Amino acid sequence: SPADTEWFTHDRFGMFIHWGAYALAARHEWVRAYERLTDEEYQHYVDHFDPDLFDPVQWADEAWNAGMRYVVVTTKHHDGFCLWDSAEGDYTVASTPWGNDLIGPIVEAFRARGMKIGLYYSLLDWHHPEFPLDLYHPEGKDEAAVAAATDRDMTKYTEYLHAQVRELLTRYGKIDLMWFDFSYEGRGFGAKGPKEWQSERLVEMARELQPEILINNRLGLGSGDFTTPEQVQPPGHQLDGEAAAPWEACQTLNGSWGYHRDNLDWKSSELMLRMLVDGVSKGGNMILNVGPNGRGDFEPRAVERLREIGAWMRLNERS
Ligand code: FUL
Repeated sequence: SPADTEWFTHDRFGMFIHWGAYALAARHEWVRAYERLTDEEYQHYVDHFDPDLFDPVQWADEAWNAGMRYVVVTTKHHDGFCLWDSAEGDYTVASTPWGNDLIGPIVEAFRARGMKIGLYYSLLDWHHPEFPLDLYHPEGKDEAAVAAATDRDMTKYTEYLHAQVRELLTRYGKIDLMWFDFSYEGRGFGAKGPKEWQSERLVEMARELQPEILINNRLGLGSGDFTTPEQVQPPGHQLDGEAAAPWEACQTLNGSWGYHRDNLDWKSSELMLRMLVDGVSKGGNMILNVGPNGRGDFEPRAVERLREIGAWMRLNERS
């Protein structure tokens, strides 16, 4: 791989942010699929999206003080809702009561704090009218809906995907990392791989627009610039037989990525520190997720843990 991963393996610890309309449902970012909500039912959350407590400077402070040195924020998750005012469609924050771009202010605040900037973009899209109903789609198990959607043209969706990524990589200055999620070739009904996403062309475009960008491994093209073991502590450097690629364990505070109000599975700060030390001792990164709530706030249970991690960092870190 041509990319220089030096800053990434040096910085080691990042903040993942999963935020979108699902934060209002407050029970997992897959809520639309898990509960098979229709577009109309889900629209309720979009129509009320108005994060009056949104303060990305405070988010960046919390991340920095916890010892995190890069951020990856969801620009669009599987529900298809865009956190920036995309010119490619209207299922975006611009159509909500909030009405303003969220990605710009987030990028600016974290960059100002000295952190590297990563954008998460979902390959899956449960809202786009040309995205086929497949195994993961909220309506993928509804035979009538599937039968009525056989004329969907995936290539139109793929053009949209590419145009949106182009937007993201040209609007916000230097983007250090792109986190695509996820390719699922060979997994059954409606499975999709690099051919459907046009992954090679996508990587080419990203590198042309942002020559130093790092791209993760979820485009179906092998390890990419780094691999992303999810909610597991990898045993060592023998990850998927891709020993050479840097890796980043992505971890949650409580098992959910999106804000999940009633979830009680919170990890202790001590456990998360042990996980961080474990990963770093094996040569890996850790990216720890926070799911801001519908008002744009990091909830107290998250802040408490970030600050405890920060206190340990101050006693144990020397650069
Ligand atoms: C997964 C997604 O399906 C989850 O919702 C989350 O974004 C995680 C980081 O990747 O594959």
